[in-house]
Amino acid sequence: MAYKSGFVALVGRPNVGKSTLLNALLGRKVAIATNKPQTTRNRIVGILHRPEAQIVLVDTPGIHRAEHKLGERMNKTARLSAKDADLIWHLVDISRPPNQEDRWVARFCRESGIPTWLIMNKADLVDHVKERWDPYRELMPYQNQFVVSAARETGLEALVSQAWESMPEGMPYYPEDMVTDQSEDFYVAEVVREQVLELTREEIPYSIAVVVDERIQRRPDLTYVRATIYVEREGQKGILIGDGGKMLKDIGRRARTDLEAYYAHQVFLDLWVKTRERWRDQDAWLKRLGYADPER
Ligand SMILES: Nc1nc2c(ncn2[C@@H]2O[C@H](COP(=O)(O)OP(=O)(O)OP(=O)(O)O)[C@@H](O)[C@H]2O)c(=O)[nH]1
Ligand SMILES: [Mg+2]
Repeated sequence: MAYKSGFVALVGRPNVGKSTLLNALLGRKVAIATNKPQTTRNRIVGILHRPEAQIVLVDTPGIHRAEHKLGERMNKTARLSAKDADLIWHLVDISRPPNQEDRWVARFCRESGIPTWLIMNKADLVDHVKERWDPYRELMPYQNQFVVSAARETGLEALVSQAWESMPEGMPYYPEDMVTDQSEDFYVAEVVREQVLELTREEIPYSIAVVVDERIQRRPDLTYVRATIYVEREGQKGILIGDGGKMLKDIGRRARTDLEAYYAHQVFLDLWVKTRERWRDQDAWLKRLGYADPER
């Protein structure tokens, strides 16, 4: 039988569960997922392997009304990732009615000309999915539709088995032991950012970026990480550090626990906070913090 391989782009408005679905399908945490919209800012690849086939899953930032250059880049990253795909999964949150962002995504999917499946996620939150799905099914002529819960991991088998079937013939894109293409530093920074998102409110989750400055394995059982959390204003710095440094300590403790599970050994996490005024609107800073223009 000929080898099959293809790209599946997970697109949708923010917070519908794209990253949660990616992790559930891989059986491993590759992308951070939080209850705050606009969690994912980059294209994140996760690879499913079979002896005779490969599916490259591409998690993308939620498409939204951008208010900063960062948001514009995130939207562009999502659209460019989808344009390269063999199949698009349009993820929606079935516990809520479609909104303007869902309609934008559907329109983009239709105009792309790429086969698109409607993935109705968060089915665990509702009793009667069928009573809610018409407004979604009417958004565009989807080739297929699935009802899933990424969090409870239901409905995933049918989704994946049909995805395997629909992949085109082709060569493997990635080596068979590769689960993701992201760098270790990127993942470590994301784990820190995840905890900032979990523990802060209002503007803070959207105004921060995390960069790993140094990462060394000091002993076989100890990794040292020094990372900087960038904020946009001095006032945010105070909030992030907290009274007597409590907030920063909490962020550090939680991120460290997660990283120790990832490395299966001790982690020393050294966190710093710096202010970079309006970094979300400055090309040079966006690039330095990992959000370069995806077209360049
Ligand atoms: N109840 C329920 N919650 C879910 C499900 N899938 C995801 N969630 C939750 O929804 C929130 C958003 O999940 P993410 O995976 O970060 O969503 P996303 O679409 O990647 O969001 P962005 O990266 O911001 O675009 C998190 O709190 C998840 O735990 C689901 O099937 N059921
Ligand atoms: Mg995400």
